[in-house]
Amino acid sequence: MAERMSQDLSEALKETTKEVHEQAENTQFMKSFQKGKVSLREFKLYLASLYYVYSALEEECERNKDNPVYAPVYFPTELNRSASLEKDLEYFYGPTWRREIQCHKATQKYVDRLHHVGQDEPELLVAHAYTRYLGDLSGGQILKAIAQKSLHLPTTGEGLAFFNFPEITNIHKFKQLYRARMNAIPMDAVTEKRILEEAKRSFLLNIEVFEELQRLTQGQPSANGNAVQ
Ligand code: 1FH
Repeated sequence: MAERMSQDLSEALKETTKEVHEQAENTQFMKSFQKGKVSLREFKLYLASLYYVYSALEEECERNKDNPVYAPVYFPTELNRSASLEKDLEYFYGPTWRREIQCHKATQKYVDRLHHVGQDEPELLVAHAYTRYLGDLSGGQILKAIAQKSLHLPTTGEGLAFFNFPEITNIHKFKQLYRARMNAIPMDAVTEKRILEEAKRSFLLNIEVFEELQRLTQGQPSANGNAVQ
């Protein structure tokens, strides 16, 4: 691999996570999803999992909004997803959605890592924000179209608020701005290396969530013995 130290963080992140990105796209869950073979039950579980992940991520982003290791990429108005996920969950599960969903093991592991990073290693938070937000602004748009089609959702966009970024007029330009801000975060070489490692780790945490969703929807009982809704 070419010398990495002289590279911008944004390029290094993209390069470092290329392999794990392919791995994520090739999980059974996503392969079925991409073929339009996603069931409503799977999609609902996926949204619920994302809700726990984004609540944790956004709580930690708030905590670190004035911290120079994170502040340049703090874009709550444009990016925050928890409120849109709440809307989607209410659409799919109804008004009692909070009682209907649960945080499964792999999701909890991801949530725990986010809180650990936000509280104890805030310089790594950018890696998690990068993985989720730039991902949602990229492949997320493809997933939206598939979900809409295979789940026969209304064209009004109900149930798909998560995939919409009404505060971003030009996704391409916003991604460029985001990359420029990441590149402006001051850091030494050791920290940069830790951020790259954390980005890979965040992809792996996502993969574990997908694999768990796959298991949960294969008709197996959940860990507590209840049938999974
Ligand atoms: Fe992605 N992604 N991604 N992606 N993705 C792209 C860029 C990023 C898919 C397609 C694309 C995930 C999943 C999927 C990132 C994170 C994550 C781009 C744009 C495309 C086309 C490349 C470009 O601009 O050159 C498809 C399709 C996916 C599902 C099958 C998951 C794993 C995200 C992490 C959690 C990130 C950070 C980028 C930005 C790269 C950059 O630096 O520019 C996906 C897989 C979603 C499995 C759900 C399940």
